[in-house]
Amino acid sequence: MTTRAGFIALIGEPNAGKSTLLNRMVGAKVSIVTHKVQTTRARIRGVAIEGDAQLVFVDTPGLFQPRRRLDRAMVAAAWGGAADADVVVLLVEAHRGATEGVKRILDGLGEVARGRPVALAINKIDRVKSEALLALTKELNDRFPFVETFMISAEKGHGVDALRAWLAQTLPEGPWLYPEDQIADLPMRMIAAEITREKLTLRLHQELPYQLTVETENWEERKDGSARIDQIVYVMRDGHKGIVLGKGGETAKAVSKAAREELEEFLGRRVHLFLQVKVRPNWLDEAERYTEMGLDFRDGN
Ligand SMILES: Nc1nc2c(ncn2[C@@H]2O[C@H](COP(=O)(O)OP(=O)(O)OP(=O)(O)O)[C@@H](O)[C@H]2O)c(=O)[nH]1
Ligand SMILES: [Mg+2]
Repeated sequence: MTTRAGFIALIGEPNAGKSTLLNRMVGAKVSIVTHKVQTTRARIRGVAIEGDAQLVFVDTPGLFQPRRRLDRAMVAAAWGGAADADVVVLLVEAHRGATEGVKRILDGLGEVARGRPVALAINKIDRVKSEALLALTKELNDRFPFVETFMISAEKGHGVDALRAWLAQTLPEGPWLYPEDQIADLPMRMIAAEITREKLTLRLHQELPYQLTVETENWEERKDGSARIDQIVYVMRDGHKGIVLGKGGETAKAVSKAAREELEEFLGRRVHLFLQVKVRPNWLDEAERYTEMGLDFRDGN
């Protein structure tokens, strides 16, 4: 029997639906999702199986014009994901079309994708009339030689089976890369930190989600089968600490409860989650913070 296996990079502008698609392909929530841009900060792998093929999806941070060191490291991680992949899938939002951001990505893609098949996935088709899709498909294919175009809704699941089937037959022949039952290769402590960051991002406004990071400091297995998890939320200013805590600690409490519930579901056992908020004015310039996020500090230079 010939098996196939390989890496499929999901790239696109922030908010295009990359993480939503990865989770759908894997059939579990491996990568966090919010309605805000720049949610994903590092490459996150999720594994799916289709017939004899093992599909390793690589979710990447959105591609945008970076300003900060963190932004630059994120964008570098995204392009690196594309450069290392066997197949690249570019996600474009149906209702936003060929934005300036998408055009910039297409300019960069030629070099990165050299020799690799690149497919176009027009996502969020549930948000537009189907007539609009034809013109957009043509416009994007005129700009870049995509080998295939798919119309999908990562959220509702439309068109996803066709994309998966195509990917399975396009990946190179070779042995599987992960054990059959593995769905992600992110350490559990990192997944736990990401879940908390998702809850913070959903509750905090404006720039604050972009100015904090979450790390799992300690993970203790208890005799009764539960886990005690201690996490630190690093913020940049005293005022931010106050906002994260909220009046009487209400915001932090709500975040911690939501994160704990999701973790318990993910792990299938009880969790005791403790959040501590620390002010660290320069965390964006600390190499260790990047390592914890799964990013390369030097990429931010
Ligand atoms: N209507 C609709 N919304 C979608 C679809 N796919 C994703 N979304 C929504 O789009 C938003 C962004 O989704 P994400 O999966 O976080 O997008 P992303 O590309 O990973 O974003 P970054 O990590 O910021 O780069 C979320 O609110 C999703 O629920 C879709 O097919 N239809
Ligand atoms: Mg994402």
